[in-house]
Amino acid sequence: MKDTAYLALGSNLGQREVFLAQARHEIAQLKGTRILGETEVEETAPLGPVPQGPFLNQMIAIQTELSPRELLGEVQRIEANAGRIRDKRWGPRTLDIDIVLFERQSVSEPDLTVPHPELANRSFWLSELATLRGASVE
Ligand code: A4P
Ligand code: MG
Repeated sequence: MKDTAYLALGSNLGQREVFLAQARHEIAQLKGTRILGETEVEETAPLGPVPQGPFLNQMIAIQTELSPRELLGEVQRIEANAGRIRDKRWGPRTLDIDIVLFERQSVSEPDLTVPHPELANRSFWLSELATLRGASVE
C-alpha cells in the first residue's frame, strides 16, 4: 500500500548539514519511495536530559510503498552509514531519523511506535508537520 510518511532528521555531531543531505539522498533512493516535500533545516536547542550541542533538524514528507517496519530497517541502515553509534539514549548523534507519522497506518510494538510517542511534546515537529501538510499536493 502506498502511503505518505513523515520523517524527522536530526544531527548534532560533526558535519551536520552533510549528514542531513546524505540522509535525504539515500531516502530518495529507497524502493518505491519519493520525497514529496522538505522543510527548511532549522537549528534547535537540545531537548532532554543530556547536555549536548545544538541540533540541525528537518522534516521530510515521503510517499512510500515500504511498510513502517521496512522503513525502520532502512532508516537504521542509513543512520549506521552516517557513522551513528548507539551510545546513550537521547545523547549526541551524527544522524537520527525518526518515523514521526504515517497517514494511514499506526504501529504499537515494543520496538516501533507510529505515530512517534514524542510527537505531541515537540512543538517544532508539530509546526514542521503543519508546514508539509499545508504544502503537499497529492
Ligand atoms: N523506535 C520506536 N518507534 C520509533 C519510531 N517511530 N521511529 C525505536 C524511529 N525509531 C523508533 O531509537 C531507539 C529505538 O526506538 C530504535 O531502536 C527503534 O526500534 P534510537 O534512534 O536508537 O535512540 P534515540 O534516538 O536516542 O531515542 P529516541 O527515543 O528516538 O529519542 P529521540 O526522540 O530521537 O530523541 N533535541 C533537539 N533539539 N532535536 C532533536 O532531534 N533528539 C533527541 C533524541 C534528543 N534531543 C533533541 C533531539
Ligand atoms: Mg531516534
